[in-house]
Amino acid sequence: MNTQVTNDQVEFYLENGFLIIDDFLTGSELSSWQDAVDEAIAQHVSRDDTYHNQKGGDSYYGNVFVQCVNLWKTSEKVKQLILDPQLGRLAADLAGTSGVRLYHDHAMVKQPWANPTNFHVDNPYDPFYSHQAIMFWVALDDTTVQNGCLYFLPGTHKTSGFEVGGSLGEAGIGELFREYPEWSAIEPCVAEMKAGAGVFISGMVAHAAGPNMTTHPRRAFAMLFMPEDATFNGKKSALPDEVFEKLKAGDVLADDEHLPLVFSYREDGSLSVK
Ligand SMILES: O=C(O)CCC(=O)C(=O)O
Ligand SMILES: [Fe+2]
Repeated sequence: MNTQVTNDQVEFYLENGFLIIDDFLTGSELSSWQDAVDEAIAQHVSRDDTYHNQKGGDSYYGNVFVQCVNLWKTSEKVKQLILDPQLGRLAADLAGTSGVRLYHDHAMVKQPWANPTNFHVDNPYDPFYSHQAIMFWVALDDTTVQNGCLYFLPGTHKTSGFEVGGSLGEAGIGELFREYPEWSAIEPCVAEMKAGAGVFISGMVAHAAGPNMTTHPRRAFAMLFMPEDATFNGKKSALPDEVFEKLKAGDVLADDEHLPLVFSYREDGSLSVK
């Protein structure tokens, strides 16, 4: 797992709101991630108690991707792979925060003929508002223009707000531009990625993914990190019931069981807890 970045890469993230790490996983690491995520998805789907949107159904959004949330909670293998302090340190360094907790993970499988993932901004949907929200999205298959690679609107993290995130529903790929007409002149960056590459995505940057026009699924697995001092904004979002019920707006989101601290410089000035 390559978690070293250069100063130029950090600069790129700050300027554009995303950063692709081409050689994140080696070949054998990629196999471990693919196997762990595939196995965890299979268990998740068979248990039928998932967060939402696992079965597709008839709706437009239901056919954007099959999404399974918090695989780390049911798969020891996934947990070992993603609660990695080196990854957490890199997320914290890029986000410019002293430490990060895992808000949730999610696998997103774009099935053949899946709808595009409309342009949207992530953080307006989160249970905390922060310019330091950061996600790491790992391609488990080669992602291409044909099968639903990501697209970014570079620099939009600098002007986006917490109120409007766009929607993944049937209003269409460009619904977000009604709220941000000035963004419609920004040429999207097409982010085709090899399997095993990963991309850090600011919670404030506009992004999208294309439809899958191939006969094979496009698998991706993502981790959403929040700064360790993030405070609850009153939205349940993907928080577990037992966490949500104890919270009031303004509380620090610091539940060690459900929102594990992946990395903090505060603990002892070096690599931190799992
Ligand atoms: O994988 C995709 O299609 C979109 C991913 C995304 O937007 C997200 O995880 O926030
Ligand atoms: Fe997103």
